Order: sequence, then C-alpha cells, then structure tokens
Amino acid sequence: MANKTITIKISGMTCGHCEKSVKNSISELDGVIETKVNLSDSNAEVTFDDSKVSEAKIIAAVNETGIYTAA
Ligand SMILES: [Cu+2]
Repeated sequence: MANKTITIKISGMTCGHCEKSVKNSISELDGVIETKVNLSDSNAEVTFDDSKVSEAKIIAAVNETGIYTAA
C-alpha cells in the first residue's frame, strides 16, 4: 500500500456547487484519502491508496458525472 497524490485537470466547473459535486464524485471512491478541488485553477488534487484505486478510475468517476470532464 502506497499513498499517491495527483493533480487532474477538470473542465466544466463554474461555481461552488460544481466544486462540491466533483469533490463528492471523487471522494466516494474506495481508496481515496483526500480530495481538494480548486474551482479557480480548474483542477483537483487527490491523495489515494494506489492498491485500491487508480488515477484512471478517479478520472472515470469525474467523467461519469456527464457534466465535468477530467484529464
Ligand atoms: Cu456550478
């Protein structure tokens, strides 16, 4: 088990509500330890246990909202 911190670019966020929605969609994944979403920088900093979840899964969770796009 190793904790990893990544920053992903998020498109489509326009307000504090968007910020919260993105944060929730990432935080509910098993293995995610901390999520910081920055509306002004259009990104999310995510710390996770890489034995439980991956960067690809985190990106997929954001894209599954159908509103926000992660890369
Ligand atoms: Cu919004």
